[in-house]
Amino acid sequence: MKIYLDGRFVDEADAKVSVFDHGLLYGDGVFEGIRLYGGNVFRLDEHLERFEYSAKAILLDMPLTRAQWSEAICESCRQNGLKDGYIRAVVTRGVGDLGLSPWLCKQASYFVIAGKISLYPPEYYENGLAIVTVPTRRIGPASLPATIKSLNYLNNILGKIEAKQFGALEAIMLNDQGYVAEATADNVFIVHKGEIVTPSTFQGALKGVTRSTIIDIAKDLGITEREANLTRYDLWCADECFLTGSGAEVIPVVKLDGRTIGTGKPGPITRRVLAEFRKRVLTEGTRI
Ligand code: PXG
Repeated sequence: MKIYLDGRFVDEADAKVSVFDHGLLYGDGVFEGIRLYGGNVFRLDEHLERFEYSAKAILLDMPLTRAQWSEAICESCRQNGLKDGYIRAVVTRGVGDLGLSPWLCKQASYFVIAGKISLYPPEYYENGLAIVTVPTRRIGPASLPATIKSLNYLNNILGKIEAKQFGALEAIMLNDQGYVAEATADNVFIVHKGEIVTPSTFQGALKGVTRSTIIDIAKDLGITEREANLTRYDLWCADECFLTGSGAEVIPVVKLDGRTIGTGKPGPITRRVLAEFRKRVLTEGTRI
């Protein structure tokens, strides 16, 4: 595999960053996770916009322009002969000393990995996931806005570990007020009385690219869509529930906390939205 690292393509074995890199020492950096479908980088511009905002929010100067990122990402796919895959773009604060001070890091480090992704097995899309609410809360916006896609994923990882300890593959995370924020690496939606509802980003959700695609799909299909404060009650009593993310796409949830959601099978609106999503991933975005 060829990795684009600090401005040039290197072999996977040579793609190394320093132990003094603040991305490693402190999680000081930002990233994007992007999908490639049939030679189409799905909603690349939207990912790059979020990437730029994440960097801006942590006062990290982007080492590349939007056009340069776009080219680096497409070229990474071409170099690795990919038509379908998963792309990780990362910028770290770079090499510094053993103190937090980001201003002592002279130069940001950046790289693109274009590879494969391990997906949920197809039966979960057919039968749905059984998930749990975990005790770990989503970090509040006054501490670290969830809209920043930073290299600090420990909060989500604690949630993921707890999910596994409770025998689930994913988890619902609440915010400090007890409202539903999102899953550990996905946004959450419910369907109730024909409406699609999702928490606002200010409840602690990432502004997911898949999430915004679902909102567009709902509009185009004439399904009412709105943002609302959701509690666990709203999920337990929903007709349908699904998670969205670049990795998971649109995955039905049929159980939460041991309670059956709706009929216990992926619902008709979830199926419609998933089918429409799978069409759009081939056309919306940038051809490599
Ligand atoms: N919330 C969080 C916390 C995420 O990390 C999403 C929502 C969905 O956003 P997008 O833009 O992808 O629709 C994410 C992103 C993985 C993996 O390996 C997934 C994400 C991030 C990092 C790794 O599955 N999801």
